Amino acid sequence: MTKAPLHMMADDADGDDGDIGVKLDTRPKTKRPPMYKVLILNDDYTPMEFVVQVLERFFGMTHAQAFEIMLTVHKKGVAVVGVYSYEIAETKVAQVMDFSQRHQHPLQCTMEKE
Ligand code: TYC
Repeated sequence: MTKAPLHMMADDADGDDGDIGVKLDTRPKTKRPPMYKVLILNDDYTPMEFVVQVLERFFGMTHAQAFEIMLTVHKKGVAVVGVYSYEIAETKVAQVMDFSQRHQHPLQCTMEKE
C-alpha cells in the first residue's frame, strides 16, 4: 500500500490538511465591452424642428421625447441621446453629421466612453 504524503495524513498535528498556497480566483473573466454615450450639442443656427427630426429618425424617439431632449440641449448645451457599443455609436454620429451637413445645418454630434 502507498503511504500518503505527510501533509495529507489525517492525524496532522495542527488539524488542517497541510496545504498551503495562494487562493485562486475562480470568477470567470467576463469583462463587458465599454459602452459609448452619444451626445448632441447646442448651436445658435440649427432649427429646433430639425433637431427633433434627427432624434426621431436616428434615435427612435417619439415626437414628444425628441422635443423634450431637444429643449434640454437648447437650454443646457448638451444631452446624452443614447448609449451604444463603439460601432453603433460611431455609426449614429456619422449618420447625424452627414444628415446635418446635407441640410447645411451646423448641428454637432459626438461620442464619449461611458
Ligand atoms: N439653439 C437652437 C435654436 O435656438 C436649437 C437647437 C437645439 C440647436 C438643440 C441644436 O442640438 C441642438 N434654433
